[in-house]
Formats: sequence, structure tokens, C-alpha cells
Amino acid sequence: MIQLSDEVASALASGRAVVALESTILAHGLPRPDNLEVARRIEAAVRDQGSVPATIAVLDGIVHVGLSPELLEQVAFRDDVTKASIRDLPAVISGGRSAATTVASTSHLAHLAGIRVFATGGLGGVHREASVTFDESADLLALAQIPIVVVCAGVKSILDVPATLERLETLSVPVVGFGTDRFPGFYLSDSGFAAPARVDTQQEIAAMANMRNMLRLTQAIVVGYPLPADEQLDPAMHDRVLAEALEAARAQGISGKDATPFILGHFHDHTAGESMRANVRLVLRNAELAARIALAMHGA
Ligand code: PSU
Ligand code: MN
Repeated sequence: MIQLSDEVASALASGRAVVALESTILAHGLPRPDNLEVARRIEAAVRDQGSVPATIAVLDGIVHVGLSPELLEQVAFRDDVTKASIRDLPAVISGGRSAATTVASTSHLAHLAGIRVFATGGLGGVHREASVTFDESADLLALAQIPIVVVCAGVKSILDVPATLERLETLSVPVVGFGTDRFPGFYLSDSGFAAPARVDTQQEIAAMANMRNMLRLTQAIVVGYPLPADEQLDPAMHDRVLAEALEAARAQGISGKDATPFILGHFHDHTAGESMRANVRLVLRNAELAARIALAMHGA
């Protein structure tokens, strides 16, 4: 049930560097119609570095690894594209339905297809008030179980960042800052917390991934790549809009898998384009770095 695009199939067969890309950010994390244009730019960022992009999504019961321009458009605009984490995959695929894939499900499907590097925006993690709601993203467990390299701008700043870092420690997931001692804060350059470790080159990541495999460890390696300070969302605006978004989610009873898209949507509606600009920038940067890491893992 997995269909590789011709480009991805031949890249994998000939040992070229491939970068997996998720589709939830496209279908549910960015507003239409800009989402399609952004998806194209993310793929172009990977190609510009000499690597092959493999955007992953489920359409009409088929898992696509690598989307044609037509399929990319369907993921961006079709109204029947739900959000599938790992637990949703069996029903969506066997039922012939369509869904965008999260960090968790994209990692799983990428690994099945033999892809070793993945770029996203911000990871899911422990939600604020998780001590009451138990809302913790399935991304965390997936990161403990799937040996892939994930490039991200940290975890989404709408979450409880220190609790998420604690869970990543418990789950034995290596977390490094790329070129920084600080753990990035998604829309913000600095989450306010230290990165557990630091690396400065893509070759170091490739060496870590190699060692992880030799040690028979199963965890992903999380590479946190921050926005430069002059490209981040204004921190005062961030904190104000986040407080409003969390309050709106509470008032409207938004919970579970709808929470993240709702809060990100609130940002995009209330920052006059600033959150969108920061989100696009950070994903493009992550895609570029992931492509460089993929090349380094192929010995380039
Ligand atoms: N990064 C972004 N925007 C997004 C996401 C990541 O810049 O929308 C998505 C990812 O697919 C991630 C998901 O896996 O949000 C987390 O959702 P949840 O908190 O429901 O697990
Ligand atoms: Mn959740």
C-alpha cells in the first residue's frame, strides 16, 4: 500500500540522499491557499541542496511517499484530508480514506520506505495543562521508537517546553541544538531552555546516527535548528497571542488532535501574517539543513 513516486524510488534505488517531509503542516498547520505554495517551496529547498524531497500523505487509501504536483495540490485543498497520527493509519488506509501525516506517522512511513532524514516545523509534545488533560503528542513515543533524524525548530512554543524536554530525556531521545547551546522555541529563536547537547556540523549528526545504529538503539535524533533572532516572531506579540489562543481553545472546548491546528490557526489569524512568515522561514531552513544532513549521511 506504499507507493513511491518515480523520483523517490529511483533516488532510493541509486543511493541518493532523500528527505522526508510531513503533510500535516501543509493541510492543517498553514492557511489556504498559501499552504500549497509553501509546500512547493519546501520541496524546492531540499532540491536546491542536491537532495530529493519525499512529502508523505495518504490519499484514497494509498500511502504516497513523494507527491506529484497534482497530489500535493489535493493534500493542500481537499476537504476530506484528515490528520493522521500513527494510530489513525490502519483505519484510514484500510478504509480507503485520505489523511495528512504528522511527525509521528511521517517518521514511521519514511522509515518503512528506507528514508533516514525528515524535516518538519516544530515537534508535538506535552501540552500545557497536560497534568490535567494527559494531552501529550504521539510524536514523543514515535521519536523513541523510530530511528530517523528529525530536523525541527524545537517543539511548538504553544506546548509545555520544559515538560517535553523531560519526556524526551525519559524516552532516551538524543536532542541537539545545531550551532547553538539553546533549545529553539519554534516561532521564537530561544525556548528559554538549554539544548541538552550541541553540534555544529552535519557530519557530526551523520556520525551520531551511525553510532546509534551500531548500538542497536531505536530512538530518533532530534536536531533543533533555531530561527535567527532577527527572523523570529516578536516575543511580546508571541506571548500575548498565545495567551489569547489558549483561552479561546479553552472557551470553545477544543481538545485532542484539534488543539494544535486550532492554536496555530489562531496565531495565523491574529499576527497580521507574522506567525505565517516565521513558520514558513523555519520550515524552509529545516528542509535545507535536513538535505545537508542527508547528503552527509551518504558520505558527501
Ligand atoms: N510543525 C508545524 N506545523 C504543524 C506541525 C508541525 O510548523 O502543524 C504538526 C506536526 O505534524 C506535528 C503535529 O506532528 O503538528 C502535532 O500534533 P499533535 O499535537 O496533535 O500531536
Ligand atoms: Mn494531542
